[in-house]
Amino acid sequence: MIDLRSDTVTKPTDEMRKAIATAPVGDDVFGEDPTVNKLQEKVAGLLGKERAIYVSSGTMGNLLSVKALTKPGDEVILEAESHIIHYEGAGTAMICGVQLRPIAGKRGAITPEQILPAIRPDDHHYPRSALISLENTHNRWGGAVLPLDLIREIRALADEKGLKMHMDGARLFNAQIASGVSAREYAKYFDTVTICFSKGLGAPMGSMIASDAETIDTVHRFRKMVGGGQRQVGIVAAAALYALDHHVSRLADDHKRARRLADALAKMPGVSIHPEEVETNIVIFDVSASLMTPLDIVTKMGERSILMLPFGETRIRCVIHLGVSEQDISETISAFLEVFKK
Ligand code: TLP
Repeated sequence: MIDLRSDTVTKPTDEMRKAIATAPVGDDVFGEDPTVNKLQEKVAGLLGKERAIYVSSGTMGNLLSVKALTKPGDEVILEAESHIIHYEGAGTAMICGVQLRPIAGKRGAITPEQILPAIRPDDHHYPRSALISLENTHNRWGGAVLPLDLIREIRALADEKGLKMHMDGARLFNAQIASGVSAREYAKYFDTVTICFSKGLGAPMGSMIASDAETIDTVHRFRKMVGGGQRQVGIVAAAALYALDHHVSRLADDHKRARRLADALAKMPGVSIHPEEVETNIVIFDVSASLMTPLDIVTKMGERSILMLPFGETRIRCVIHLGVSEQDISETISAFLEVFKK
């Protein structure tokens, strides 16, 4: 079985399981888990922030970051295809009580020129514009990397207007590897940054929020409220530590394989994709000209033991990760050729 549905499907390697089995643990609600503490310090250092806190998922990371940086009735400006809008169950509306202000972007990016008119004047008719949230890499824009210059310009605007900034960095290390810009450099321009261990880094679960000490204290309270205080969670933190030490530089292999798949798809009848836009590990392509639906194609690929997800009415998403070898890419390309030729 070749599973390209997501990079969340990775299973811990034998070495990662050894790290899990031998990790010293304690009660993290008491702040006594040495492995969690080590991970929190390591991530704070890596991202150049005062502190970092473990949370169980990327969704919880985004939710608690937004909660800590806003008040009920505030408005959050973000790109229209953001994960927060599409896949987090309206948690920011329900739990943070904020309104989202989507802006249609290009390749995951929104510009200061688009953001400026979306910032509300100080008038009692309007919600208070409080936060700009950016996603790097951008999932629904095919793993696109946000340009650092643009982030800098948005930060300057946010400072001028008194807004905070959050980065959904579920795949921030993919951005680092693809662009050569360090995660720390990206993080510099944000008040809160979420990273995930359960995507390309290959750990079974876990995310982290990095920020200043005061914001992390606020997050800590909210984490408890949503039931996110966990006990001997060092067994999970051990996997994350292992992933940070061993699975970051190898993301380059995933990116190379994703591009190889995209290059091959671009030559197939009925497929539309710009391979040069595949910067990281996510390959999204349009199949409307094939006269088959994404579901037809996904089903036919499934019959060949290759799994992927339909992505809306006309597109399919394949995600490359550490469980996908060069040979798997070759097999996937051969299977696609059969399906598209038929
Ligand atoms: N993305 C998942 C699904 O939820 C769609 C995937 O398969 O890609 N931010 C970004 C950018 C993400 O892609 C995801 C997960 C999350 C946040 C949420 O992470 P989890 O699943 O840990 O809550």
